[in-house]
Amino acid sequence: MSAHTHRLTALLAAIEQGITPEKPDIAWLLEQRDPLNTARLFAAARSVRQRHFGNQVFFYGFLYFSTHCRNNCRFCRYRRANTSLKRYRKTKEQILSAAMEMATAGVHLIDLTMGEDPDIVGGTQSQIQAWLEMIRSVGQQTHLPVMISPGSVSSDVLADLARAGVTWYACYQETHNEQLYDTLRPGQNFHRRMSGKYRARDLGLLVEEGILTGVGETAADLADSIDFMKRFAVDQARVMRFVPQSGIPMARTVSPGRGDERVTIAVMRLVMPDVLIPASLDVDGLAGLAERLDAGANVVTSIVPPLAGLAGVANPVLDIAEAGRTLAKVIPVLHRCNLVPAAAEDYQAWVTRRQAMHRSSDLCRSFFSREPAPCA
Ligand code: SAM
Ligand code: MD0
Ligand code: SF4
Repeated sequence: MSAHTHRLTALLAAIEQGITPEKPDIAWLLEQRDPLNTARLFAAARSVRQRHFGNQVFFYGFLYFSTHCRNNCRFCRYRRANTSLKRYRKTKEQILSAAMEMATAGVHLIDLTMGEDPDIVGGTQSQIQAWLEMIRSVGQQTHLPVMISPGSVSSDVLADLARAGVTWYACYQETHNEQLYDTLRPGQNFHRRMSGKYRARDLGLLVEEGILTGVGETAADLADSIDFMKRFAVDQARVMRFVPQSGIPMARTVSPGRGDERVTIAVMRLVMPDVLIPASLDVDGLAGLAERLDAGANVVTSIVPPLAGLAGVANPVLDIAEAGRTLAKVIPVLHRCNLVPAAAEDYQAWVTRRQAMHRSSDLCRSFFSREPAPCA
């Protein structure tokens, strides 16, 4: 057996016994490209997923309701400086109708995503109130949990969102290398973006964290991100491969092969066995779904109604008008991967257990922090 194979065997055996790999080992796992080794990683990730989630998969309806943005992220076509773009801001009625369409089709959650729209998060009190009202109505009318992806918002706005009944706060750091972050998200304070996640956790919201690959990161950077996700106990952990866009500074940045995203998904699953990990339709569309599920993902995200005039992010139009991002197209792929759609109650039960887990670890923390220090 080569030293390489031996190391992989030892690491997978340790993971099987519940031992979390150290950062250098995580980085090493992330660098695996030999098809024999990656096949073993994917198989191990599927077996860990099976243990924690059985063969059930969750579905997220994606509703990108405002593409206006005050920021200038270098990787994003919706950046403020991109004037070649036709932007939209959907009305409450349009949003409710698209959300109902996806709820009726059987999604488990509605993800309300927006640019940092100056007329909403940067807006007047009454604009913010109308936005909160819209969010509350989406939850009430669909009877589904709501995720909000609003970018970096103030502590008060996060509290308003929790009061509006939101279940999830999604906010992707992209990288936890502060220097790289500053080049990707210029003018957006690294620590402010991070602190929103702690605040959301304190408010009882579940938190999704995310990383981008192919943006100049090293394997050690990715390992740092995965290590943060593990220590913070994120509830959902995402990776997306950077997709070059016209009209942005990174238009000519070459994205690595799709293997990278699969390996990162598998390593995230091995390090964080019990969290939700998306297979996003936004990067490679329906054609890229099976390989992400085979790497250990257990949520299909970026399900979009075909005729509502809604866009994707990494790929604004891919598969949308063709109805490729619908459950009718997704479910047969699941079956081919020996997976099945979860029931709505199973998703709700997972959310409730996860919220209870955070509440009890908060309780433990506050109990122990009142204890006198052992040597005082
Ligand atoms: N505006 C909010 C924000 O930035 O947090 C919400 C939108 S957020 C869901 C958009 C995410 O899509 C980014 O955080 C990034 O991870 C991903 N994304 C944006 N442009 C991308 C691209 N060209 N390729 C791949 N992923 C991209
Ligand atoms: C997705 N296009 O799930 C969406 C988006 C935002 N919370 C998610 C990046 O892939
Ligand atoms: Fe705006 Fe979000 Fe795109 Fe950045 S990633 S430019 S904050 S929409």
